[in-house]
Amino acid sequence: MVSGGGYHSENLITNPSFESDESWELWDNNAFYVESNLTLLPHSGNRFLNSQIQNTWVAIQRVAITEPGTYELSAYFASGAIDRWHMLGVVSPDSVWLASKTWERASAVMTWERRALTVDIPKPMTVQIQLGGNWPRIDDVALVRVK
Ligand SMILES: [Ca+2]
Repeated sequence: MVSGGGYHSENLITNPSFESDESWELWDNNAFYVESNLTLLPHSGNRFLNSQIQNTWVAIQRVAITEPGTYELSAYFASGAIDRWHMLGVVSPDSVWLASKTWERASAVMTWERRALTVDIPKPMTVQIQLGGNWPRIDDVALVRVK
């Protein structure tokens, strides 16, 4: 797929659909991978990330950016009956927030909604991608260059 700017929109996230235990570091003991079940089907594949935590970051992945530019970080989130808040963030190697955003709950219970933010990465660096929220269910994370 080629974006409007002519760049190949290669997803730089490894294991973006949580189909294995690789590459993601879970920050909380109550964050775990869930197989497809009757309550919520994964957005894609057989598994998604489930977090029984309150309003914090739950998973990180470090990504080496070789080309400076504007990138979009996106993920699909699903809300349960009482939970809320979906969070995405990008942190530099010296712990500076390059971008972060918080959204309220999805508009419908147990429905996947795409959340996205853009982030300018001014020079080659290894950024830390952060996912979080309040009891968030997350699947299909993508980091692609858009400009
Ligand atoms: Ca998945």
